[in-house]
Amino acid sequence: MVLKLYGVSDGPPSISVRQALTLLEIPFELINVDYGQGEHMTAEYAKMNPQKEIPVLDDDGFFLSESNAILQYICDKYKPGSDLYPQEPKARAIVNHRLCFNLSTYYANISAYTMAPVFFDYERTEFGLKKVHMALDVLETYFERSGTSYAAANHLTIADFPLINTNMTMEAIGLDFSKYKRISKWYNDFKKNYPELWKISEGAMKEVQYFMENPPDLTHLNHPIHPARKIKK
Ligand SMILES: N[C@@H](CCC(=O)N[C@@H](CS)C(=O)NCC(=O)O)C(=O)O
Repeated sequence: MVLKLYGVSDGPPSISVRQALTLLEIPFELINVDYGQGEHMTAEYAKMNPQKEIPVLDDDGFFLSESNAILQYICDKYKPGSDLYPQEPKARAIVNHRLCFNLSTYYANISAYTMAPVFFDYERTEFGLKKVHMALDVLETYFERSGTSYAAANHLTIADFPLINTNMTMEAIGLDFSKYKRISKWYNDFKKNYPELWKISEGAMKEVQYFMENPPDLTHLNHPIHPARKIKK
């Protein structure tokens, strides 16, 4: 049975998995989850992922969430020799480290500032911006210390996708990170060297920008965590 990926077209975790599947030429069926309709919040969806988060991979009834775990699994199971997820322990540890860093810090700090206020009633605060710059500083330091052209090696790995897509959310809202020279170079090199993969990020960026212009009314979701923005009608 062909792999099924339940994803959203503007979500960094979902598009990161799509980019890896695309580059590895692993056939998959993309099933769009309608976030605005709360399709991920149903009891049915919770059977696949009790976290009620997107994406989820369905490999013939084996359901896997957490995009990092999905990235690792598809490499291990379908392309074990690929450079995208090296086997050598130290090289692999760096990839795993960068994936964890993105999840715990880079995406966490940055998306709270870039993405959350696009969809929900959150303010962009000075403190939030400080956390963005803390995260950028750390990634810049990793690049400086490793001297590598990509996030975890001198070639693309699965760690690049989530980090690149975090950057995409900054570009989407016009947050200037050009003073982080190494980050900027890597981000621009990715666009230049992998135009087909960048297209996936760019599509998501355009959607985010559309929602910035046309703030969605998500009151009906009654989201258990995020406060809905009050839209003047
Ligand atoms: N840790 C998760 C994060 C996934 C995530 O936050 N996805 C968002 C969509 S981009 C989501 O499903 N959020 C649930 C919600 O806001 O209700 C991963 O990397 O897979």
